[in-house]
Amino acid sequence: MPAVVIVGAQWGDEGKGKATDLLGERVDYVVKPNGGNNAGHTVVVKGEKFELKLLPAGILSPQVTPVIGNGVVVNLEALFEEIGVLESRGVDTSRLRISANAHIVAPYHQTLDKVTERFLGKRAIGTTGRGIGPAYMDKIGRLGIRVQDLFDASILRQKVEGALRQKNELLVKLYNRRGVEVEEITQTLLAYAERLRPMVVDTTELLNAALDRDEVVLMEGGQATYLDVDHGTYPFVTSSNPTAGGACTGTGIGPTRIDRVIGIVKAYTTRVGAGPFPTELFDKWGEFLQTTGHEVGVNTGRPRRCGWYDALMIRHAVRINGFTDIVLTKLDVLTGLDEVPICTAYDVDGVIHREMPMTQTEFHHAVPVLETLPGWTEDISSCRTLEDLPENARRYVARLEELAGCRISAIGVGPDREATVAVH
Ligand code: 2SA
Ligand code: GDP
Ligand code: MG
Repeated sequence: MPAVVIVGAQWGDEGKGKATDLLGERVDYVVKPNGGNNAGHTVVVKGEKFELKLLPAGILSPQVTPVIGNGVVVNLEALFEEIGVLESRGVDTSRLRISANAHIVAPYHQTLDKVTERFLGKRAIGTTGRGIGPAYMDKIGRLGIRVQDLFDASILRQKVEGALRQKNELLVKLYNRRGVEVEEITQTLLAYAERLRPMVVDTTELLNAALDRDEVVLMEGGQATYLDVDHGTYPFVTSSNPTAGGACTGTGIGPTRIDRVIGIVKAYTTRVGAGPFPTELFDKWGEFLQTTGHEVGVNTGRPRRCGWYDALMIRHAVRINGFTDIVLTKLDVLTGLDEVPICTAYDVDGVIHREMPMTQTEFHHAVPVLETLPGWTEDISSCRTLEDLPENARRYVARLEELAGCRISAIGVGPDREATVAVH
């Protein structure tokens, strides 16, 4: 099992953090390929709750080396705050390694994220406001500042100057804001350089050498398939590639070294922020999923929009990520429903679609066609094998597996690390 990728199959918050933490017992490195402190994972270890943002969930396993890959955008203030919180709770963070090529989220990125959202008004994306989009814009626009730039003050100053020439035009002329001083930003970033230096390495060397020694590297994708800037519900997406291909570019591990791509799939669907969502529920069932599933953003505290399971989205996610298997999460949340609906097709203005439609307009107009399976009332949180599950829960899982065209290898039945059904 050399390199393994974990990808969210829906709009995030499928329980990737728990899955990574669970596998952590069997891996040597956990690397985050994309995103930044817009992510939010809740991991429960023996009843103790940890909330991770920028740091990979593998940091909670003592034998794992956690790595922030080159594809990540790093907010240094958030990084050291998160390290401080974990250290104060007894978690050893000294193994953390950060790519010299990762980009920095500077304070002006956060300002731009917030003012752009305000400027968009009704068309706002509903971002996390963490400056992620503007930081990736600078990376692609070749105006970004990388972690390695912090170790050369004169290069850093030149890069900040270059970036601010453009940012200040935007901030002052378009958004009517105060301009940002080159020296202020340079000094703010330089203040982190010494603390950062021991953690910064060539992570592509580190990870590929680990694979050469037959050690196991887990790539923990941030966000999810339908938030991908290429494959997601654009423009209501994040600014990176959370799909499986992004794991290669975001870490420097070649595709031929990967032998397992695990899709994390929630037993129903949730979304934070704006954008189309065909199976979204606005009635008591939506409220049921939101309350029972504790569907609240880890990072921003926003309630998550909730809806039934969408089989078209998952089948498409299986295809574009090449999932080898699926970890189904939060099955326990559906306990108590008389019937459990699954969306198996879309009705788009009278035309039935059995696969994801080509255009965003069709997706916006999609009305779900639901198939209904009988529910179960038994508490499943202590089930550990398929045989332990009530028959109707097994039928639901079997139907999801059939519709996805991909094997389900584990099932989450509660937030705790232990609350997992292993499927053989
Ligand atoms: P951004 O900030 O530019 O990445 O926002 C763009 C869109 O991506 C969505 N997004 C997320 N969706 C779900 N979970 C995320 N992480 C946090 C969590 C979210 C939170 O785990 O709960 O605390 O609100 C996450 N990060 C980005 C975002 O909602 C926009 O739709
Ligand atoms: P991530 O962003 O994909 O890591 O997911 P989040 O941590 O943002 O959201 C998933 C939430 O579901 C967290 O609060 C987890 O503790 C919780 N969770 C994960 N797996 C399960 C499960 O199988 N059952 C229940 N009830 N909760 C789960
Ligand atoms: Mg999350």
